Amino acid sequence: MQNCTDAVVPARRVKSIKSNVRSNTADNLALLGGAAAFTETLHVGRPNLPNRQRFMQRLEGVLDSCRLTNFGPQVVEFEQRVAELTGAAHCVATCNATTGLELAIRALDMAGEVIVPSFTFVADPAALAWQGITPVFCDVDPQSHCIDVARVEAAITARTTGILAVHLWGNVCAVAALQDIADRYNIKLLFDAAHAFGCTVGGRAVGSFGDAEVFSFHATKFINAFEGGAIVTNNAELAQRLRFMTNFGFSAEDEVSHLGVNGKMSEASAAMGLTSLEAMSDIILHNADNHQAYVRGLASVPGVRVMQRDPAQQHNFHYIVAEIDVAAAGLSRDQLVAMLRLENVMARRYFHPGCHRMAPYRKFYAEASGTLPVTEALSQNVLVLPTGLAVSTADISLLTSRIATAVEQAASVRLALARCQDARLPSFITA
Ligand code: T4K
Repeated sequence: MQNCTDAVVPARRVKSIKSNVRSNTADNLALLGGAAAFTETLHVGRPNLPNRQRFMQRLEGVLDSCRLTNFGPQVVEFEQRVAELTGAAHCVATCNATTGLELAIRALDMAGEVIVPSFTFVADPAALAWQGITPVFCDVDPQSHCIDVARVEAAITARTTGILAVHLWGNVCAVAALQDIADRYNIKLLFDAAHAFGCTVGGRAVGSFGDAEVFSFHATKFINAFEGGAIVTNNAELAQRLRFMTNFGFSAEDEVSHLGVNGKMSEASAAMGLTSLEAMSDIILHNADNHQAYVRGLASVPGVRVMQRDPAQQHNFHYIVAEIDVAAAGLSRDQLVAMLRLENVMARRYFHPGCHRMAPYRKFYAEASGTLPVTEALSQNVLVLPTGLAVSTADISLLTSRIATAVEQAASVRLALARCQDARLPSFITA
């Protein structure tokens, strides 16, 4: 395993980095008295650190120039690179994707009700509700986990002004069908592309669909800028408005023409983002190998299915998504998460519970649970597993063998979990 303090090297070299796997890889689960599989914790979202030397050179340049923020040369170059890589005509960098979503929602004049999936990160309904807009939760497709187009039209009312769709896990939404609905009802279409940088469908990159798309460059994302985001669009007038709104609404010196916030990206973040972009193809290769290692390692484990990717799309493979069928595996998703904690693996329950079940959003749509069967099931069954440059295929081989052993010994695992008092177990198991 690559330590977070190491400089990142091209992914093909990462393969030779000493694995974190214990030398004693006997099959006994830590929960059943064996040694933990890993000496250091494996995380979902461990940052992919880019070449340290190149980053430090950029940072030296930033310090030498004394231009730390407010549209300096690093941000300008970062915006150009993102626009080039996505094919979008315009890119406005932001301090994070959540602010980017809020700005885009406002700049697109969304109001009233906006249709959004519930099976997503809470930033989506929050960006709407924060601006007094009602998130109307829509179910997702069971294969792609993206918004179910067949259900969008039924959710449209006289108050609907837009759709906020999410390319979840980097799976590209049914963009043409969504655009068709948006055109017919004369409503706006915004994509949350936080997971989908570097993804394509039919040879077209995510970044120029709908009215605008928003990327995240948070530390835990495939390409990171410490914290960061970007709004991309082909609409020049919208891009101009967004640029003003990102900078307090200033359109000229001492002239405020729009309602604005401070949503700017700093030069240090852009320097990190630019250096990360240089490693992009290496990271994709590494992630793709890791994805294959998970598919191989879990292929014959009953009740554990790794999400396969649509061959018509190119992926960044940033998320390893498994679905657990409790009846076939003999263990629930939550029991597997707990078992893995003792192996030093922080698997995640993204996205649990559905946003419609979270306190600030329940009031918007009280009957939502009954109308979101796929979301309800996925939020109980989806297990997200560690990958990225910090995880090697040797790590995955051991991790998947521990899952296989747990399923083979499901009855003992259930019993041990019921009795275990270990403080490292998640509270949703011990409570
Ligand atoms: N839309 C979607 C669909 C999203 O998934 C997100 C964010 C957004 C919009 C909003 O994007 P931003 O406004 O953030 O740009 C994380 C991230 O904070 C969040 O960005 C992300 N989605 C979400 C899915 O996951 P947590 O609370 O689960 O992450 P956290 O802090 O537990 O980090 C995960 C693991 O990564 C940790 O166990 C340790 C490791 N880690 C994390 C950080 C931040 C490190 O090793 N170093 C680090 O610096 O939310």
